[in-house]
Amino acid sequence: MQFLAEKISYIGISGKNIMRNGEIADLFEQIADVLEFKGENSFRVNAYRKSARIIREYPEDVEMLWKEDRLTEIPGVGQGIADHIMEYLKTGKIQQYQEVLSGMPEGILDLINIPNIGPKTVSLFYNRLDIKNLDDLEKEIKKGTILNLPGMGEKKIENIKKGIIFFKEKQKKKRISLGIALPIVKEIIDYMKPGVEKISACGSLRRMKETIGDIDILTTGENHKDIIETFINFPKKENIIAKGQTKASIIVKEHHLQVDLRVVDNSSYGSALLYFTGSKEHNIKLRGLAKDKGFKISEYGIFKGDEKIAGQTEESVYDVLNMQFIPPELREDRGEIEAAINHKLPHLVKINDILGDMHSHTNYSDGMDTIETMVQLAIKHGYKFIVISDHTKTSKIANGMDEEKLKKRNKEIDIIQEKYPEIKIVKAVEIDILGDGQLDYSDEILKDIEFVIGAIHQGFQKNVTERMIKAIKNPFLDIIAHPTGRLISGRKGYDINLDEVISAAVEYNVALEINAYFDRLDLNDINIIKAKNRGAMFSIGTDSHNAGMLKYMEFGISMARRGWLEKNDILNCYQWNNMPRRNKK
Ligand code: DGT
Ligand code: CA
Ligand code: CA
Repeated sequence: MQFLAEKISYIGISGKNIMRNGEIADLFEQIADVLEFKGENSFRVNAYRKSARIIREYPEDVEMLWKEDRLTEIPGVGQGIADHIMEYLKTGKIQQYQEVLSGMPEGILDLINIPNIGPKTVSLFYNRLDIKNLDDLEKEIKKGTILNLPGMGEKKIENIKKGIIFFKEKQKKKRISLGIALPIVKEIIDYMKPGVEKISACGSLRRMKETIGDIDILTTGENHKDIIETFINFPKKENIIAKGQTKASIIVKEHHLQVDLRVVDNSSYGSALLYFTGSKEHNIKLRGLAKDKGFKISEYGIFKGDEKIAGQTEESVYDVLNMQFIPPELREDRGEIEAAINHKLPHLVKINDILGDMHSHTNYSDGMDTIETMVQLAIKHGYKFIVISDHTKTSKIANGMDEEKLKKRNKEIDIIQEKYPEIKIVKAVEIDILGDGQLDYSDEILKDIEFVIGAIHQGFQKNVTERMIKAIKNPFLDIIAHPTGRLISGRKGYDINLDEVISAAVEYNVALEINAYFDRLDLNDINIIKAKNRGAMFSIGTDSHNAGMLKYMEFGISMARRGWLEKNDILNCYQWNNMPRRNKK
């Protein structure tokens, strides 16, 4: 089944190239951290941070821009930053940064990467207590010496301890976001396709899990040896770690990710796909069920005694067991096998059910594109509406709008609306939930805003649950954005009691966001299931900061499908005027 390949070409992620934007953005963020640790002036530090963010979200591949000598076309990227990018792409490092790093204890970088400890705090620890690495830090926390440093208190230290646990877990797992892995697998599949009969990703990637440990690819074809040869010669490989008759593994340069390839015969493609898609837990339960019925399942097929009964397709295997076909996103042993036996699987939401995007930014706040560009792209996606939700005044870093600017933006939306009658342009805001739970505009202003998205952008560890619930009680709030605040690349998220927030959201008919940006995927599958079981409504938003990001809807859909959602659970699947939402304006 060409399921994944089709899906990827549908969303058209990043064309032929693996985008190296994320890699470069990570590097610039690291440079900013190190400079901040060294006490460099904040202007310089912020310049790197800003470049990192812009490059991460820029829809075109920096490597391609470099080759076409167009790096400075990226807004906010001057010659200095462009030179750094070029040097890195050419040589794999930035000399000036190497010099900054020299003489700095190695463990400092780890410390900086621990959530809830910023570079300034690391510098304080280092200068006052000679803390050079995580070991040192844990020792000093035990001794209690940290408590005597300026700005430290019990609560702060609790947060640091939580950050350390999170950091250690992440080090252990080293998983990357689905959104980073998908373009890589697409490139490999495109590269392999001419020499194989069938090819599909499997493993966690085919299940569209939020993070991926390694990439698994399954193929069939005449000449197994040639297929393996082609694979291990993938131009972007860094290393070959295994090579056999029917399988091989390489590491690709991007994120040093492992890719496992298996080659099987056509006649067992379906059962191999089933086996290698997993999850392991799903497979184990399925095998047990088959055994109870007198069958045996392996990667080669489903057998009765020595006789192979089926296996060419996945459907054929589920059929023999008298079950519905189970979509890969559900294969986690969370009740899907029982549901399939009873022919009661949910009708999972599909990308084509989505009628619009519920969360996007323009250059009226921190987006890169104009309202018109966003609207044009939304029309290209076939959308019936797009929610334009710029930031509000307290989000200064995000260039949030004050009341005057909001008016001006809404006027512009009116003008553009006339020009594009085929799409509803929703005048919305992503409003800050302030330190006391109030929203960033008065009710007088809020009552005229068509869609109000509440979000926490500061004070991640301070009374977040209470603040969110208070915001939910504001009659003008429609949804809560990225409810847990976590970032897959390494931020733990708010200190929040999600159960209480879900209950309040259900009570007051406020929807919960599935933020589709690949570093967020927030809510994720587990939290979606939890919220759905309590009767919550959902809203999928890409949080686009440029028009190219609208395509990330696919990742939001993946989370929704993994969360067992059907189209009536999701605001995006209704016409704008028919949404079962709290406020209709
Ligand atoms: P990952 O890579 O950590 O994101 O997760 P997966 O699910 O891709 O796991 P991976 O790459 O270790 O294995 C790919 C699939 O192969 C897995 O989903 C199911 C299958 N598989 C691997 N090892 C076993 C096993 O010991 N038993 C069974 N039944 N299946 C396995
Ligand atoms: Ca895998
Ligand atoms: Ca694997």
